[in-house]
Amino acid sequence: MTQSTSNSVIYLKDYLAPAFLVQGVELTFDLYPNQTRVFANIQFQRNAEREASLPLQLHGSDLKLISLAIDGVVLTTAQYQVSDELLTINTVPDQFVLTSEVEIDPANNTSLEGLYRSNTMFCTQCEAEGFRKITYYPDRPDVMAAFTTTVIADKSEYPVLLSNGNSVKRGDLDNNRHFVTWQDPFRKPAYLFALVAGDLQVVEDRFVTSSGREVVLEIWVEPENLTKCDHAMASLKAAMKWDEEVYGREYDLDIYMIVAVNDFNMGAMENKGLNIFNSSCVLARSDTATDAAFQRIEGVVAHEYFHNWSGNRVTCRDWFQLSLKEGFTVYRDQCFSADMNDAAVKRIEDVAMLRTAQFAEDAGPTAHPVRPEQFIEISNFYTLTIYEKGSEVVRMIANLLGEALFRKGCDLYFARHDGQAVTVDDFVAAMAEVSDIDFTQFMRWYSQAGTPELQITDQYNAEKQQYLLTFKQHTPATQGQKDKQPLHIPVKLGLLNQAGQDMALHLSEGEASGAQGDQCRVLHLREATQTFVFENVIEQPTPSLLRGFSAPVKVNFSYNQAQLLHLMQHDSDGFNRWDAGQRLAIDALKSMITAFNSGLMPILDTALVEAFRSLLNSSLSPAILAEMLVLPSEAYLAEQYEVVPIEAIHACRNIARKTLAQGLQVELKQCLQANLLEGNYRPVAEDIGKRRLKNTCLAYLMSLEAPEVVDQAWQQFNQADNMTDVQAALVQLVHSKQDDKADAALKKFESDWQQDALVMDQWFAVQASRPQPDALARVKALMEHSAFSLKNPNKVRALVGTYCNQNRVNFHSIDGHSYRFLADVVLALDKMNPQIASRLITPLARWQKLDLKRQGLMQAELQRIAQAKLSKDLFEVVNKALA
Ligand code: B3K
Ligand code: ZN
Repeated sequence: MTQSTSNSVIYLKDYLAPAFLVQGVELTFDLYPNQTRVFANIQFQRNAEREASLPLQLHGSDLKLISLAIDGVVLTTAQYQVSDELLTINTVPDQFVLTSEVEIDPANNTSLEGLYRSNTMFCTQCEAEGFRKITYYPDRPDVMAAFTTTVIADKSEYPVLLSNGNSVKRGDLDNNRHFVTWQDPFRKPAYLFALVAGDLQVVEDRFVTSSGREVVLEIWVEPENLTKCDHAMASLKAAMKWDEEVYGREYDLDIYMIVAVNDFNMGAMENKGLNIFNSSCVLARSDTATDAAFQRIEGVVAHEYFHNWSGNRVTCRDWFQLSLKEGFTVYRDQCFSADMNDAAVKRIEDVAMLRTAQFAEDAGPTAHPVRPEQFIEISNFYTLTIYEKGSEVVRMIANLLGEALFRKGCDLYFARHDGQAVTVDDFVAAMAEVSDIDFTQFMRWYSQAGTPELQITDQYNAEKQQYLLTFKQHTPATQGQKDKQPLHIPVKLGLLNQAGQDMALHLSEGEASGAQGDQCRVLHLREATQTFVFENVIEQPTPSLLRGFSAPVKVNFSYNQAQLLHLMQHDSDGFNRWDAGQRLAIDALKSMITAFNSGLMPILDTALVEAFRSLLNSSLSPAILAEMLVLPSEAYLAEQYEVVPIEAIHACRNIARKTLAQGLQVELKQCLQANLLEGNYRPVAEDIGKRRLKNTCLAYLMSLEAPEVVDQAWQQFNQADNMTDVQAALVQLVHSKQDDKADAALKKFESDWQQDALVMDQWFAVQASRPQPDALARVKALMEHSAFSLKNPNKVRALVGTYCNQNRVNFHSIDGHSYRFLADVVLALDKMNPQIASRLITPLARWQKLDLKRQGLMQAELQRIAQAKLSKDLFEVVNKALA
C-alpha cells in the first residue's frame, strides 16, 4: 500500500481522476466539546475512468475510528488499514454504502481547521483539506456530492444549529438535546461543507432576485454584536444585485447565511449557503470600525458571495487550480468595489499592495507561479500570487477581450462547466472560443513565477517625425525556474505633447489594439526585444506607459524630473498621474538615502515640495489627493533596492515628511480645515476620501509636533464620533514624542474598549507599529495582556504581525533580538496553529535582500526553527527559505 508520508511533495503532473465518486452523503454530528461523534453514510461508486481493481482510499486525520461497515456489514480490523492520513479498504464492490463512526475533539483543535470551538460555539473550516479532520472521506475538490447533515446538540447551550442548504427537519430529543437536519441540493466538494452550533442571534433581511425569487438573508452573531451587522447586510445585497447586473448571475438557494466567529485563520469562507466569517470582516459600527474596515467588509462579503458561481457552482479540479476560483473572484470583487467607490482610488490601492507585497513574494524564496506545479502543504499557497497576481491575469484577459466578449466568455464558462470541477485551461478555453484570440503564449502567465521587468528606451526623430519605443522584457529566475520565456504583455499607453494633451497615435511598426489615431492604445509585447514606431509625431512626447497598470510588471524608463512633473500634472490616466508622483518621490528619497549612506545630511529636493504644493492647490478630488500626498511606504522603497538600507529608508522618509510639512504648513492646515466633515458618519467614498485627506494632513503636521497641532490631535481623539478619526489621532499621538498624551490616550482607549475584541486589535496594532526603539519590549509586554491570546489569529496578526511586517526599523534592529523573538513565537505557534505560524514567519524568510550581518542573524533563527519537529506548513516554508 502506498501512503502519502509527511512532508512529501505533491505534483500537478501526477494528477489522476478519483478512483471512486460519491453519489450522496448523510452526516450526523452528535456535538460535545471533547467527544463529538460523527456518523457518515457515503454512497460510493467506482469511477469508470480509473482501473477496476483500485482500493478505496479515504483521507482522515486526527480521527478516532469507532466503527466501519459496508452495506450494513461491519468490517473487521483485518479488512482495512489506518495510517495518520489515510484509511484503506482493499476489497470493495463497485457500488456500496460505507457507514462510519468516528470521534473527534473540537475543544482541543487549535489549528482552526476541521470542526473546532470558537468562544462558546462550534464551527468548521474545511478548505482546503480540513474535512478530513471531520470524517473519512475522499477530501479532494473533484469529488462532488449532495450532502444531508443532521446536527444534534444541547438545546440550551446551542439553540442555533446550522449547515449548508435548507433546513428540512428539526425536533427535540432526550436529555435536553435537539436536532436540525439540513439538505444541500447542490453537489459540492467537501471543502465547501460547513456547520455552526451556538447561542447566536440573527439579523435578517430579504433579497428578490432578478427572476423574482425571494432569498432570506441571515447574519448570525453573538448577541452583543447585533448592532454591527448593517454594513455587511447592505454590502451583501449590493453584491447580489451587482452580480446579476454585471455577470447575469443569480443566487440559487432560498437562504444565504453568514456567521461571524472570532477565531478564524483568514478573512472568510464561501461554504455553500453558509459563509463563515472572521468577525473582523463582518462587524462594523461607526464608533468601532475604521473606513478601511468598512471597505474591507464590503469587499470580503462580496468576494465570498461571488464565489457562489466562481468557486462553488464551478469549482477547481485540484488545488493547483486554486487561482481559477481565487484570482477570478478577486478580480470580480475588485471591480465591484471600484463600482461602489472611487474606481481610480481602488485601482491605486490594489496596485500599491501588489507592487509592495506580491512583487516581494515573487522575488522571494516562496515564489511560485499563479498555477503552482508542486506543493507540500496547500495551505501555504493561499498567497498574494494566487489571489492578487491571479486577479491581474484575469484582468489582462478581460482587457484583451473587451467588456462584451469577456462577459460572453464568462457566460460560456459558467454554462459549460456548471456543476463541474475544472481547470485554468477550461477558463481560458472559453475566453479563446468567444474571441478567437490565441492564448498559447499568454498561458505562460500561469506557469512562470517572478515579476517580469520591462526596460524601455525611446528615441525621437524630429526630421522624420517618428517616435520609437523599444521594450526589452526579462523575467528573473526563481526557485526551480531558471529560464523564462517571453510573455505576452499588454502595455496600454499614450503620448503627451508639451501642452499635456494626448497625441493621436499612428503606429507603423508593432502589434497594437485600438484604431490608428486613437489617443490611447495597447501594445502587444511578445518578444524579448521589440520596437514600436509611431508616425506623425510632431514634437518630442512624454510617454505615459502601462496606463491603469495594464500588466503586473516593473517598468524601467529613465524619466527625468520634468517629465514626471508633466505626467503628474497632465496625464489623462489617473493611475499614471499618481504613479508619476510616486516616481518623483522615489527619486527624491533615493538621493537622500545615498547622501545618508555617505554620512552626508539628507536634504529633500525642493522640487518635490513644490510638486506637492501644486497638488494641494489643484482641483483633485480629496480621495485622489490623499493618495497622491502619501509618500511611498518603507516596504515599497525597500523593493527598489538589491540590498535594503533599513535605517536610511526610515530616517530619510521621516526627514522628507518633516520637510514637506514644514514647507507646506499653510496649505496643509487649509486643506485639513476644508475637509472637516459635519453630520453623521457615512462609509461612502466621498466622505472616506475627505477623512483620509484630513488625516493625511494631520499626520504631516504632527510630524512637526507643534503644540497647537498636538492639541488638535488630542481633541480629535477625544471628540470624534467615528473610529476612523479616533484611530488616526491615536496613531499620531502614540507615534509622537508626546509620551504623556500617548499614554493617556492608550489608557482611555483601553478602558473604553476592553470588552470589544476587534477594537482591541487596533489598540495592539497601533502600539506594535510604534517607531520608538522600545517597541519590542512593549510588544513582548503586550503579549501578557489579558486581551491577548496566541490562540486567536486576529490578535497574533494585530500585535506580532504588525510589528514584524510594518515596524521595519525595529524588526530589523541590528541586534537581531526581533528575529529571535519572531522565531520563538513561530515555534510556539506551530504547535497550535501551523497555518498561522507558517504565514507569520514570512518576514524572516526574506533574508536575501538584507545586508550580510542581518542575513546571518536571520538564517541562524531559521536554522534553529528547522531543527525542531515542525508542521508540514512550517517545514515547507522554512526549507524553501534556507534552500
Ligand atoms: N476560500 C477561502 C480561503 C480558504 C483558505 C484555506 N486555508 C476564502 C476565500 O478566498 O474566499
Ligand atoms: Zn476567495
